[in-house]
Amino acid sequence: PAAASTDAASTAPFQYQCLARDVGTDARRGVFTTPHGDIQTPTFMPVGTQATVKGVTGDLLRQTTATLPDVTAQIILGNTYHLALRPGHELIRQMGGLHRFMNWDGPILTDSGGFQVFSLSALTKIDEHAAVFRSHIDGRKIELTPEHSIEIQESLGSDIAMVLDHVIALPASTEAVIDATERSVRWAQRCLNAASRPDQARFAIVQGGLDETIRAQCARDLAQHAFEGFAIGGLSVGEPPPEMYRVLSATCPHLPEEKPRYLMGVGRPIDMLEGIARGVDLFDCVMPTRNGRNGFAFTDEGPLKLRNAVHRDDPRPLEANCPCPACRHSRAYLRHLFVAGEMLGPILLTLHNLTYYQRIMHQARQAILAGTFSELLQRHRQLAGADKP
Ligand code: PRF
Ligand code: ZN
Repeated sequence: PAAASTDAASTAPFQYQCLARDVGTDARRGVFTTPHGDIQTPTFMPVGTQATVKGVTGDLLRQTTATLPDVTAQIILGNTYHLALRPGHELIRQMGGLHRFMNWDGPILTDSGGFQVFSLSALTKIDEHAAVFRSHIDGRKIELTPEHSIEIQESLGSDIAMVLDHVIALPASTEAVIDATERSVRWAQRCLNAASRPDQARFAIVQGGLDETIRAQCARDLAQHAFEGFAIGGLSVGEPPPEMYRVLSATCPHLPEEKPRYLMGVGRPIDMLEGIARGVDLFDCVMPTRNGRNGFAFTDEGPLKLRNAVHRDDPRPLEANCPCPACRHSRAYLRHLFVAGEMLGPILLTLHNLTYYQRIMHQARQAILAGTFSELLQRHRQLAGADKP
């Protein structure tokens, strides 16, 4: 009979292990262990706001990484705010939790509601106790406290819960940025105190606007506490990309090396690669799915707008070597689907774009291992500069 293991690292449900570091940049190749599988980082998390990655079943989602030899588990993102409003976290808990409800057995990260309150609802009031807002669905007045956000995320049973943060619009006065950032740190602590599930990780969120000093201080304050990971929030909210890169460079060095880092709501392929170069491990963004639904396809030759007449009689697939279901068809056929308003068009382009994003992340992981990450970054800088999406 085996004695209980005394090696805490090997039994902890959540663990980040760095496998390799890049030479010329701060990029890192790692593995993050969760109860629903190991995540190979850097990685991209498709957005499944309403308990579905729009138009895509779990099986199809798995297909977007099926040809990538290093992927063990794919992680997706869900939203506290949306799911608490509809269908309600109590119902999801009753149905066995979010994994069972949506039939996804891979890891799930849930956002806390902080950003969605800021971006979607008519915010009526934010004070030390709570954010009070009106539902974007029925106008109902709702109070969201850090404790309530954790309670909802524990009902959902996600693998990773995000702390409730105070996101403000930029530009803002230094005073307003400090106030929201310090509140975000206090709320993060309250989230940690309220948490009770050992099978759920808590990620803190660094705020601080575009101010490097406030960002560094926030990162150091949060790093004092027992979070399993650290996110960088409040970016990609309209600032020029070089500003975001500057803030990332000022923030990441103050985060613990032995924990994963997540850049929230980012972004374009070039933004993810610039983030990786500065030490970020996780990304999420609606861009591949939303742009796909709107008829935009990502390719290594730049973006394609499928409704465009130039594709009318083009027999080529979106990309010659892409294994996705869309690339078994011609551009002419895909254009036809969009022009005719057929639902298969958005579904196929969503699958292609997710496959493209997952391939970029695979290339980044391989390049870090091979010591060629700087060259990959350079290629994408040229691509992004030549053809701005
Ligand atoms: N906070 C939270 N979720 C987010 C953000 C944030 O700042 C962002 C910013 N890009 C996206 N999603 N809680
Ligand atoms: Zn494809």
